[in-house]
Amino acid sequence: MHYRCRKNQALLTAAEKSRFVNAVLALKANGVYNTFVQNHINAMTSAHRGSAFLPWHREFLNRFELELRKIDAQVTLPYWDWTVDNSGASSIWNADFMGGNGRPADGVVTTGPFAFSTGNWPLAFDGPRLRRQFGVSIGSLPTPADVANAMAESVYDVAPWNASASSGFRNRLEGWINGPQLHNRAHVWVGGSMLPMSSPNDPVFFLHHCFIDKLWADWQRTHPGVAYPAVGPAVGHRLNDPMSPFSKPGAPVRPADTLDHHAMGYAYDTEGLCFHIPKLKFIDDGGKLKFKDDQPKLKFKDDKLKFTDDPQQSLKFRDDVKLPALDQGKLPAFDQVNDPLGNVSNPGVLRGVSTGVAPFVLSTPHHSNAWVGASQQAQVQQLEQAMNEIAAILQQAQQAQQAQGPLGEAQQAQLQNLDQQLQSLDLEWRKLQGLA
Ligand SMILES: [Cu+2]
Repeated sequence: MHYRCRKNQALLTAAEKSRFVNAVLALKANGVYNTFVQNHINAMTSAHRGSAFLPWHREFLNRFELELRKIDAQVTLPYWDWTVDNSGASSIWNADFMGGNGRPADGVVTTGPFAFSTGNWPLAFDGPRLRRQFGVSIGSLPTPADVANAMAESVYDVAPWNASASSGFRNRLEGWINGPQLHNRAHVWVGGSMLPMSSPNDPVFFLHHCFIDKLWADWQRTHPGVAYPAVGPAVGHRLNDPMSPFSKPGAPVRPADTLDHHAMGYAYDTEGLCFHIPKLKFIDDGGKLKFKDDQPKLKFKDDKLKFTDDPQQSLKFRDDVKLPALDQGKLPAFDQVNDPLGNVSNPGVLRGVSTGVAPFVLSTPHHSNAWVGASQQAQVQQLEQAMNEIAAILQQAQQAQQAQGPLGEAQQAQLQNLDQQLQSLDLEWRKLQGLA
């Protein structure tokens, strides 16, 4: 399975930024962009202040991404992690990407590809000039702690399933609880054209909502089996309600159809699924192995590279640098190398091509991104395993208490100790995931 890989905008290359911008400008020029703005304006009640907030925008973004890829098949939606890139000085606002803040007097954006003065970006609604007023209506963007609070919600949504729901992941993330928070707060912080229902007028809308969608995907992964409400929410927001304007007779699009983003064809760069399998070829010219990739940009020329051939003909390549994840036989699960089509592949084995026999593991500093990701992934997995083990013991103890009455003092102390261990592992796990 190949996924379209959605990346953090801060990690995009200059070329990737310019391809994205050009595709957006092309959709503006051919009229498609404005239909997205119009559809969002029409979706006040069907897409906001309710359970379908996340499904509706997931579908909306997916359709936008597919339109971008009709222009340029390498383009995917980037996301803006405003907990990190949280000021007007962040590179997202540079003139080669989203352009900057509006001018003080009236908020009109005068820099970058979406400035009115370029002639390429007249707004059809609430325009004609794109406007931004960073930090004027609210002083700061959401923080990592705000995200962690949303991630800690254990159910998707609660009654009355609207902007006044006092808990639940959806309303916490949409940002009505003690609002404006999270989703709402980022709209308000950017200000200007990001405030009204025509907010997709500002292309940063899509990067913002892409991060909202990523947070939903993260939450879904950490809350497996938590249900989306089938009854309770208003019509249009329930699990099997058709969503307007996407649903067509015979081709319904319901929240149920958006719950698995992988099935929709994309993955986020932190999921370990954005993975490039180099097609390596190696040539033996009289005992001196040389490596080259099918794609000429990948080159393996490293003095420190050592290799051994074991009797089973499974070649192994080891670098001098010690790599724990590799030493445990784990393969890299995260690689920033892009293939030319912007596609990504499942994690898999790096394969040696020319012998056709043996998969081999190769480690060079050229792949340092992959190894960092792999060792981090391995740590996360180890932590999760340890946490699961402790949780199982605690659960057994609880069952024992229910069956046999209170435990002895020594056992209580042991359990308390385990509970503390669990909490510190959890903290470490959150840190690794960037949640703490
Ligand atoms: Cu919206």
